Amino acid sequence: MKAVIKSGLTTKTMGREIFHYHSLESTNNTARQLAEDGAEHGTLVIAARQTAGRGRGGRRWSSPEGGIWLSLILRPQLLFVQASLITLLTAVAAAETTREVCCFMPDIKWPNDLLAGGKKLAGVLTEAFAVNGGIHYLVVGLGININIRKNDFPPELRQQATSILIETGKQTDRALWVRSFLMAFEQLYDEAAADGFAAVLDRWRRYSSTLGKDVLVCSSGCRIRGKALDIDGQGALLVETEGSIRRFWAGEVIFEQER
Ligand code: BT5
Repeated sequence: MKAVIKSGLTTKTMGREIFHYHSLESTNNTARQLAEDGAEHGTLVIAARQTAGRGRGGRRWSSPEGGIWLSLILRPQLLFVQASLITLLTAVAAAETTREVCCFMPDIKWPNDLLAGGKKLAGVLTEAFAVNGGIHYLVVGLGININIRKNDFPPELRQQATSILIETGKQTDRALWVRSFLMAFEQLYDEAAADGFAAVLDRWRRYSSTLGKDVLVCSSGCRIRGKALDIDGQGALLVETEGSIRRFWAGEVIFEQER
């Protein structure tokens, strides 16, 4: 897998160093250890399966063989509060890679999901480790269900999760997907580092299934109903509710018509 990802990889930093494992607890955990030991910006950690894959807030992430479970170590010049922009950038890179490699375009749901037909196809888990209000390093984890059949998911996920194989009926070359993702990610990242995130946010808006919808947002213990209007320059979600506009940094969005 490692050699196949590397062949034809033209990135300058992303995936120049690759750690590939058959099985890990969580690629984010291993990436964190490697980053603490000084691993370079762009280092990729990838595993064929995870035994304790993690979602946000301690949730579990099911990671059977057939998916892509990866983490990138980043050492960006960003403020801690800007880490969520990397989540949006990762979602855009993953959506565009899927369009190119699998001829299938998912929707992006704020803040960290890729969806197909309303079911979850992929998720992003960005973890920032800070020094003095700035970012020491970031670990951005991405899990995408590629060649996974319905029965490979645990029973409780079968109605809410989907995969590229389920959606298209076709097997995808995972090494090709990863290589394309690294190139797409680096291009977006370099553009954002040079010119800011405005272009990334515009692309995110184009693919979003969240904006314009009536939503219920659950965040820090409160539940707010309203209309999702936009994202701001920091990637926060703007929701109009009872005549005022609320700003959410993190949270769970439920589309009202699906409740
Ligand atoms: C996420 O969390 O969506 C972030 C998932 C990030 C996973 C990657 S894999 C590589 C790296 N290493 C890790 O340990 N993690 C990252 P959240 O928004 O909290 O969604 C979690 C919820 O998604 C769970 O509570 C389930 O309902 C659902 N879920 C779990 N596994 C799934 C899967 N394989 N496909 C679709 N939905 C899933």
